[in-house]
Parts: sequence; C-alpha cells; structure tokens
Amino acid sequence: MTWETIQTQVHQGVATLSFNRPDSLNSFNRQMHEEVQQVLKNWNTDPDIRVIVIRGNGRAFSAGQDLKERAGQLGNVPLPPQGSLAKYYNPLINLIRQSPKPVIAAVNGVAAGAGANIALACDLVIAKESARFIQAFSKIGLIPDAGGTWMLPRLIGYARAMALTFLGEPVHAKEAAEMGMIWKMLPDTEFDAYIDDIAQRLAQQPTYALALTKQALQRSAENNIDQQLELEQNLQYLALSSQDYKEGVQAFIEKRPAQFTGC
Ligand code: T3D
Repeated sequence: MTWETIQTQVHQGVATLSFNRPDSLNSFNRQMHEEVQQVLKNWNTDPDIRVIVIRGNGRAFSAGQDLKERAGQLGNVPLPPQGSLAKYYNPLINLIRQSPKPVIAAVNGVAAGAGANIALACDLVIAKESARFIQAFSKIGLIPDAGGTWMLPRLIGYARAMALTFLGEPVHAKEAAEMGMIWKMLPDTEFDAYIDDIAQRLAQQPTYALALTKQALQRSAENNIDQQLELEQNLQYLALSSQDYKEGVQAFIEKRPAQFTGC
C-alpha cells in the first residue's frame, strides 16, 4: 500500500508509522489524518503486529494541526460533532490509548500543539535530546486538545500543566523526562538504535498481558482502590487463562527463555 502523507514498515512484529510531511513539520492535514487512522485501525486488529512505533520524518515529530490548511477556513467553524476533534483527533487518541499493542512515541524532533499531545497519549514516550514539546495552542488562541488537558495534569501535576499551556513555552526533552512528562530522553546519536532495541524487546513480550496491564493502568486514573483491586482481579483472571502465562511458567520451571506468542 502506498500513502501520500505517511510511511509504514512492518518488521518482525514491529510496525512503524512515520509521519511524512517534513516540509510542514509533519503537521496534520485531512489526508494525513485519514491515512493515520486507517493504518492504526488495521494494525490494532492484526495479530502479527506486537508493537507500534510512531515517529516523524525530517526534523519534527509533528507540529500539530496544519495551520495553512486552516487559513482558508477561518470563520467557517463546524459544530463540535462535525469538527476536526470529533472526526480526527479524538478517534486518533482513542486508537492509540485503546490499542491492544504497546505504542511507542519515538519523538525525533519538535512536537507541538496536537503533535505533542499525540506523543503523550502513547504508552512509552522516548525523545531525542534535541526534541522539544510545545503546548503551542495559546499562541494561536486555542485550548489544548488531543487529550492534553487530561494527560498533562496527570503526568506533571496541575501547576506545571497550567504554566506550560498558558505560556506555550518549549520544554526540552531532558526537562520533560525529569518532570515525568515522558519516560526517557536519549542522546541524538543513540536514539534510533535504542528505539529499534526497545521495540524488538517489547515484540517478544506477552502482548496480551501488556494489553491488560495498559487497561489497568489507564483505568486507575478514575478508580478508587476497591474498584482497582476488583479490576486487577478480573484482568488477572484473563492473564492467568492465557497461553503466554502457561509458557511463562513452563519456561521458568525448565530454566529457559519464554517464547511468548502474544495470546
Ligand atoms: O482546527 C483544528 O482542527 C483544531 C485543532 C488544533 C490542533 C493543533 O495542533 S493547534 C496547534 C497547531 N500548531 C502550532 O500552532 C505550531 C505551529 N508551529 C510552530 O510554532 C513552529 O513551526 C515550531 C515551534 C513547531 C517549529 O519552529 P521552527 O522555527 O523550528 O520551524 P518553522 O520555521 O516555524 O517551520 C518550518 C516550516 O514548517 C515552515 O514552513 P515554510 O515557511 O518554510 O514554508 C512552517 O510554516 C511550517 N510549519 C510549522 N508548523 C506548521 C507548519 N505548517 C503548517 N502547519 C503547522 N502547524
């Protein structure tokens, strides 16, 4: 399949989606939204895919909404159910958060506006040292979207979320890692090798158990302890019933590496 605005690659269970509009810093026009959604929908249900990596070509991860596409539409604002959040950004965040695979944001460069929040919606966010995260919305009179108002206070606390969204100042990858906004910052020269390595390692993990873990951690944001204990009990029942659990225990007894199949 050939795409106009993205590139895709699948290798040994690792599926990589690269935004490919480098001249506009991989900003999202309608075509890119449609292509990204189509690919993620397919990958989410493909049992051969064990890990998804999202990254950008060129010097950016993504600069969010394509503002040049919007420039001709100013004043012509669709009602919320027909707008770009309902049609594109919200479904995209759900495709990432509800994906039964681990989703890695490989933040290779600047991530601004919705581009930053798409990265933060991923399960593991790993950034190049030279990357920056910018809640650029206030600079153009918008509020943060693509889940930013939900993720940011939970990741970095209310005070930092307020300041970053009000001021729209760049946060460098090192600072983002220090404040817990992302998991890891890597020197630019080590970034690609590390992403390949971590994606391959995750592709060997018990994918189904990881999907259940993802559900449990996500639900913990709303649950009280009793609800969470009950959820763990139910999800663990599913994990205990999996092939990978049987293989994991058998491999432990036989003192050999487990060969997980993801089911
Ligand atoms: O309408 C809706 O659907 C609502 C949803 C909104 C979601 C959003 O994401 S709103 C936020 C949109 N994004 C921004 O406001 C970020 C705009 N970009 C920037 O602030 C800067 O470009 C960066 C800080 C990201 C990077 O700065 P810098 O100096 O490294 O690069 P640059 O020179 O500004 O940009 C390089 C090129 O990319 C340039 O093109 P040119 O002039 O060389 O032809 C620039 O116009 C283009 N570009 C950068 N961002 C966008 C873009 N083109 C279209 N849309 C962009 N968002």
